[in-house]
Amino acid sequence: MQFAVLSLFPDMFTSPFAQSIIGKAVEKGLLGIATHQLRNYAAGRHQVTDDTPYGGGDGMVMKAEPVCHGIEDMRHRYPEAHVVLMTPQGQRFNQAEAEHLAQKQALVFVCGRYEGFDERIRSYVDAEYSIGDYVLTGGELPAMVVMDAVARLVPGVLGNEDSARQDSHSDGLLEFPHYTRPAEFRGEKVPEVLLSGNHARIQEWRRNEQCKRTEERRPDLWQRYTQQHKSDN
Ligand code: 9D3
Repeated sequence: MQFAVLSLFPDMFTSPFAQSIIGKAVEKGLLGIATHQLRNYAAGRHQVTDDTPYGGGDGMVMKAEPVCHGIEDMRHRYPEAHVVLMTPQGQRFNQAEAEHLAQKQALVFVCGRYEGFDERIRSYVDAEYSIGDYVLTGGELPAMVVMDAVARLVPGVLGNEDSARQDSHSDGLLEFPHYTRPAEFRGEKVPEVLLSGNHARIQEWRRNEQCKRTEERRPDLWQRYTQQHKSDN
């Protein structure tokens, strides 16, 4: 999987991907990460990438020309690339979208600053994503979130142990509670069933905890889960 990024702050991507599982995957040649300075696609000595909005109002708008020129260079460098724009107006990113993006050969992330992009660049991208309803200062952190979620789905990136494990959102329920040693911590005991060695009982307990938790904490997920399983009884 090849990741490419268009950003005014390409250095933001260095440290999060240098260490950790992603860094190891880059070393193994499973992932490539290339950052590109958006300013390099701006014309003139001052390489201006933003301007005041037509119609007035606060803040600045990312100019169409440098963003578009950058995207065209990315398409030239990565002909198979799926180009995604990170924007608060985008489709909400989730695990299903991560699985969809993980099928692509190359992903280009276009990250903005300021109030937003000139509307006319939208037709040059293949998708638009938001990571949630909160206001950040730019698209860089959202791009890193998407890259991380996609990278761990690329075969070989996670160890066998991790990849074999079912992702919590793949069955639409939250995870069951986890415990490790000691068996008693500040007076709180590990549930007896987990020490019983009875695998069937443990599985039943875990599934039940998953349901309890999901109903309590995520009524939205619980609603969907019960809808999907109502024919099972
Ligand atoms: C008040 C108008 N703002 C829209 C909500 C303007 C605005 C604020 C912050 C426009 C862009 C940004 C910077 N954010 C992103 O570029 C961004 C983002 C986010 O802020 N939250 C969640 N997902 C994303 S993806 C890109």
